[in-house]
Amino acid sequence: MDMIKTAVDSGFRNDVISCFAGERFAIPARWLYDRRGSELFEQITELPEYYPTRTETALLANFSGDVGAHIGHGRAVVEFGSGSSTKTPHLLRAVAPSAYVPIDISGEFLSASSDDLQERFPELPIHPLEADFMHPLQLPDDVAGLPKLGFFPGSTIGNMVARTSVDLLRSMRETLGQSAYLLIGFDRIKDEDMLVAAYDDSAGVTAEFSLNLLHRINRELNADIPVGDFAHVAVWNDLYARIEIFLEARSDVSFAVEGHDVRMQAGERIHIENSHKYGLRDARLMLRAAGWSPVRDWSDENDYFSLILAEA
Ligand code: AVJ
Repeated sequence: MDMIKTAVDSGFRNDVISCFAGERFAIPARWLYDRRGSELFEQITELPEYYPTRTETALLANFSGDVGAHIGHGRAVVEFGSGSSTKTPHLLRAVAPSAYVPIDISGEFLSASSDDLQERFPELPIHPLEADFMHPLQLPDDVAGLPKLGFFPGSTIGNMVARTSVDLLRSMRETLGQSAYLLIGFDRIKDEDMLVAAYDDSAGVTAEFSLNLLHRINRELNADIPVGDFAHVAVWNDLYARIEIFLEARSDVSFAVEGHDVRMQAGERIHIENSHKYGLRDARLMLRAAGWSPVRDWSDENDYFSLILAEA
């Protein structure tokens, strides 16, 4: 199995420099996922407070058969942001794909998880693609003529603001081509305490995941950020229906990043992540705004999470 790699690294440097050189302290959430970040995120998915992964996995276990019955067998499954691909086996068994294209920004993590999956599905052609799916994608030639099922689980869409989500969903529709389907996971609006706990767990794993971004900047760029002087903060923004995650300076700090001197006062925050939550109708409307037609959806009994199947 050969992995196709595309350049994702210079984007990190540029985004970090503009965070500290500009007037707004903000870094896009995708840079949380280096190898260490991807491992920490895997730990997050197993936390008692973090309900999305286990809820969505149960939905896939229960309803992948319905998806297969609706779309038939033999499509190429294209997974956006595949990470460890733990949820994928349920779907793969139900839709019997002719090929599988996992796309992830963390190449190392992608090749390890693709190897695992290949052992479980020895006959399945797997074509991993290391890429930032926020930029236009070229799918491997091997799947060019096949009808596609896009798979975008985990509520990854929640990381994006609405206009970016719509742009991405529209470009996925172009990438996946005529007669494609998309199966996408949305995290639902729910009790605020439950949401905040999911992003600020008692074991501190989410805090470590956030702080790893500063360690990553120190590791990969020329920087000396005093990571111990920052704290992870998660708040619910009801107007925007999203959890916002920040790294807050706990004292006045000064450091350098790629030759830029940076000062932050105690209480100043770097905005590192949004996690938008949706009503079912909000989610369907967003899909329609991007040209997709929702055809079916599945939710757990508490309406914590929903999967929507849409047609191009
Ligand atoms: C991978 C974007 C779905 O928003 O729930 C979890 C990321 N960040 N805890 C989410 C995340 C902190 C996660 N997504």
